[in-house]
Order: sequence, then structure tokens, then C-alpha cells
Amino acid sequence: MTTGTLITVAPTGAESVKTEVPALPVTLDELVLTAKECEALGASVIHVHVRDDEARPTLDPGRLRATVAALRESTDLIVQLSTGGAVTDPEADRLAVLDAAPDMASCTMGTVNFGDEVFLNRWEFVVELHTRMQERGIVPEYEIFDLGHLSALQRLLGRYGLPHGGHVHVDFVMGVPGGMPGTTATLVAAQQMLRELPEGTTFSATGIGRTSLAVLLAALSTGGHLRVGMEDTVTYAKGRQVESNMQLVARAVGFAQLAQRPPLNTAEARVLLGL
Ligand code: KMH
Ligand code: ZN
Repeated sequence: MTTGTLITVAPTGAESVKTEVPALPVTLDELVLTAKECEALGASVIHVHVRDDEARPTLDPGRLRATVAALRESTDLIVQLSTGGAVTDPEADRLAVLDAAPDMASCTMGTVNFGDEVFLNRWEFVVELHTRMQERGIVPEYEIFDLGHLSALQRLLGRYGLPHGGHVHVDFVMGVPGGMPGTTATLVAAQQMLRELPEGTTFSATGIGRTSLAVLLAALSTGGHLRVGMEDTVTYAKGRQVESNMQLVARAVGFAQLAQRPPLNTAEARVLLGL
């Protein structure tokens, strides 16, 4: 049965530079304002990376705690902190993200070439993230950058058990140079592999850069959910910069409604994700 659409906004990320992308929300005030506006449009989850006073990515524990508190105070959004951080972040800092006690956190299922860099996710590190989240009642979103990451997830769940809440939700992050391509054929292949995972496993999909629309349409037509935002896409159309995260969320909501899969509200999203 096809359900409504879970829409996640990823407003900031760790890669874009504020001076090159002035609309990127980097301060707490900018983030909270964006969050409120995206929630009003139909987003129900926010995937959060924070920045320091110079707008550089940071995993500063105090900032992460303050961000979780501010988002909870001003919105009903499900707060998902990134444990991916930036490619330069050490494992200890990435694990310490969980100390900010978010509702959800990302958990990337393997190492991937990431443009000219490497996004390192050793097996032991992934196991540590998964088991700490189980102990602390934090719901993971398993980030899948390549098809082999789904086999790693099958192995993880087989050895260490289901996540807190019992529901498995993955996000296909497609179109990263070095990861799986952002095409319909690849998305269908990834979706087919979900058959090897626990029944009821759900997926969102994210197309980086110019793959965003192809991935969005493929996800909607295969029963998937959507992640959009300036973490993943800063070009709205050829020659046209994204003006705001709201513009991307509004476009996703429009497509979801056309597909007769309207956005889930935050209460419905909590039920879907086992929160
Ligand atoms: N910034 C990337 C290196 C995540 O948030 O968990 C990792 C990333 C994935 O964005
Ligand atoms: Zn991220």
C-alpha cells in the first residue's frame, strides 16, 4: 500500500561554503527560521549539520545540544543529527554527536570515495554507532551511498539486532562522485535489495546536484520518501541557484501531491519511523 511521503529537509550540510552560497543557513537563528518554514510547507524531519562562528562545519558538543534544544522549542520536527559530519571529522567526535540526544542520527553504512576525498566509515565504527544508538534510544537513519552498503546493513542487523523502535529506515544518497549514480535504474536496484532487509523497511532518496529531480521522481514512483535541501542541491535549474531550502521543500511537496502521496505530518512521521 502506498502511503504519504516523509519529507526530510537537509538545509546546510558540511560541504557548501557560505561565501559562495549566501542563502545557506549557518547560524542557529537562520537554521531555526528555515526549520519553521520548511515544517509549515510539509517537512517532518530535519537532518542537521552545524557550523561555527566562521560558518565552518563543526561537531562542537555545546552547539549540537543548543541546536537540538532550539529546534525542539520552535518546531515539532523530528531532529536528526548528522554523525557523518565533514570528511575530516575524527571518529570520536562523530560518536560524541549522540551525547546531544537527538531523536534520530545518521549512520553511514560504509566507506565511499567522496569527490576527491574519502568518507571513512570502518565496520567497527559503524557497529559502535549502531549499538550506542540502540542503548540510548536514538533512531538511526542508515545512509546508503553505494549498493554494497545495503549488504553491510543486512550483516549489521543480523549480528547486532534491530535499531531502537524496531523499524528500519534507510536513505539512498545518490549521485555523489564515487558513490552510486543518481539514476532511476540504480534506485530500482537499491529498492529491490531492500527485500533482504526486515519486512517493512522504508527508504528515502536524495539525489546530489543535478541528479536531484531524477531521484525524486523515481523515489515517488517506487513508494519511497524524499530528502531535499541545500546540503545536497544548490542549483535549482540550469543556471539558477537555489534561493532557499523552502524552495526545494515546496518543489518536493508539489511533486508528492501530484503523485497523490501528500506529505506526512510530524505525528505520522513519528509513527512511520518507530519514534
Ligand atoms: N558530509 C558528508 C561527509 C551524514 O550526514 O551522515 C557526510 C554526510 C552524511 O553528510
Ligand atoms: Zn549530512
